Amino acid sequence: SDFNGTSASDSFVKTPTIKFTQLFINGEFLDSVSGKTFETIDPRTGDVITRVAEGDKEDVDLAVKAARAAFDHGPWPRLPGAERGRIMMKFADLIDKHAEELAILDTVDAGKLFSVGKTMDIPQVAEMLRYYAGAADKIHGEVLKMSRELHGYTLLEPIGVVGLIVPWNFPSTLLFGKVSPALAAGCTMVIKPAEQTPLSALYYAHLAKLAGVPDGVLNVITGFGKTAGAAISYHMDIDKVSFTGSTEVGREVMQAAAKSNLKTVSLELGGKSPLVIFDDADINMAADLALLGILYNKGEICVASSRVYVQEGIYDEFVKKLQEKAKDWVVGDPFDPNVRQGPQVDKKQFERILSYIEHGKKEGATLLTGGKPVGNKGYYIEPTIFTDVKDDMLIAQDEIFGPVMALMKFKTIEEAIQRANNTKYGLAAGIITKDLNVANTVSRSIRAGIIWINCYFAFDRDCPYGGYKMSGFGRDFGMQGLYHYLHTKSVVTPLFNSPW
Ligand code: TXE
Repeated sequence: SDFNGTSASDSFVKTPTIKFTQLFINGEFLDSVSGKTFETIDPRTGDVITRVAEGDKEDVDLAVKAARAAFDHGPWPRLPGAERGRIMMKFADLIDKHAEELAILDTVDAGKLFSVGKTMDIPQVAEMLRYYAGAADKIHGEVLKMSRELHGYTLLEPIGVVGLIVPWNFPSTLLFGKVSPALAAGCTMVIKPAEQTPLSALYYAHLAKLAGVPDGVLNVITGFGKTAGAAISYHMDIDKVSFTGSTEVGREVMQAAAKSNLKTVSLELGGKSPLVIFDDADINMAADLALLGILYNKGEICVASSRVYVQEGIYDEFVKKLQEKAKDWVVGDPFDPNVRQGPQVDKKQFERILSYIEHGKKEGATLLTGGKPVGNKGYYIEPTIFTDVKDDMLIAQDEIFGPVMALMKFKTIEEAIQRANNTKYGLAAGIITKDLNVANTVSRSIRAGIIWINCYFAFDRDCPYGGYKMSGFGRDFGMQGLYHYLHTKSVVTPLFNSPW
């Protein structure tokens, strides 16, 4: 291999203690009605970690019943916001206390870097809960001006029972981008974690109960998309579904909502985000950002900068720099603190990524680095960079969701804008330049939900996050994320017995 990686080393392979493998319904861990279970796999080795209850329609029905009762008759939506906030704060403290165990679960289930999980993802989850806990007692409508002698005001009410369907790439952060505002709003919920990564969601359910979240408010159904996931999106008694995942499944979720009870839907879907690097960029910094943008979380991130456009004046030098840096990027066991890239989540994704790489070669793109699996065990792939990529090639159009960059050259700012927008997606974009006019022009011209200037992945819980075009609609995080879980009710009454 031309690549400086290490493969999964047995010395780092830990066997975690798995405490929770059953469904969580109405405050209790239960087997599925069918008694069925499914395997969850460690992507470092391909070995089975444990078996987990396989929920299906009957289990979703039970969870919705519990969530409905907790919403219609339970204390949660009726508590003063400050009290919900206090319970959420306690939940956050418990998550901080158990950060190590939670990070281990996401590492063995998803192949995520353990140190990043422990120091970033899990603490961010706790902070997200605190952020929305602080908002829970500040949710209010407004007094309306009204054009006649009427007194009008709005009430913001929790939307009801929500279904939260989440993917495997950020099992904790994406889950709490939905759970935290839903709790603050006073909603009750049925969570469906991805079948690849069911373990941490069950652990969070246990902590929620310890924190004092009332029974029935937070339910977890582990299982598959076509069964448990579809049962949620078709359910007649769920008021909203918030989904993060592929564009194909997003379309199915929306159809299911239309065919059932017209539940509200928000969708955070795939992306093919451009990073546009101008001639005046600091080449060293630009190369670092470009690599991070595609290799962070092994490219399994919906905002990955999978298309990199470099202006012609610095193109050759940039390519050289990128090639050098890619060689130092260590792939291996995600428990090893020196490793920067763990295994892809499962065999399906691993094979899908490798087939895109083969396709890229066949289409005539040039492999600058990588292109092959690392080691002979687990689902590791070399950081892969293609040059000579044409905009209409599949590797420049499809979301690969792996460590595969498509590198392209451009001449003018107009060309960069046009080509950056040449995608069905619109999730994120990056711009590297010192010229404020260029940065402002490009950021306003790219149709995407988040633009990073001279940085990438600058996430913040304050920052709304979501798509344009086929990357979906609705925003998670920030105060906009909270309003997704609230209905506006208008209340009107005549003033001074005036005719209305
Ligand atoms: O996603 P799915 P998959 C993209 C990425 C990846 C591709 C396929 O390109 O390669 O999707 O990944 C549940 N009704 N993203 O197949 O299937 C499923 O159980 C209701 C981008 O793993 O969309 C899981 O909980 N739910 C993305 C969740 O949907 C269904 C993150 C996501 O899985 C369902 C993940 C159905 N019919 C993949 N079918 C991002 N935006 O970050 C499946 N699910």
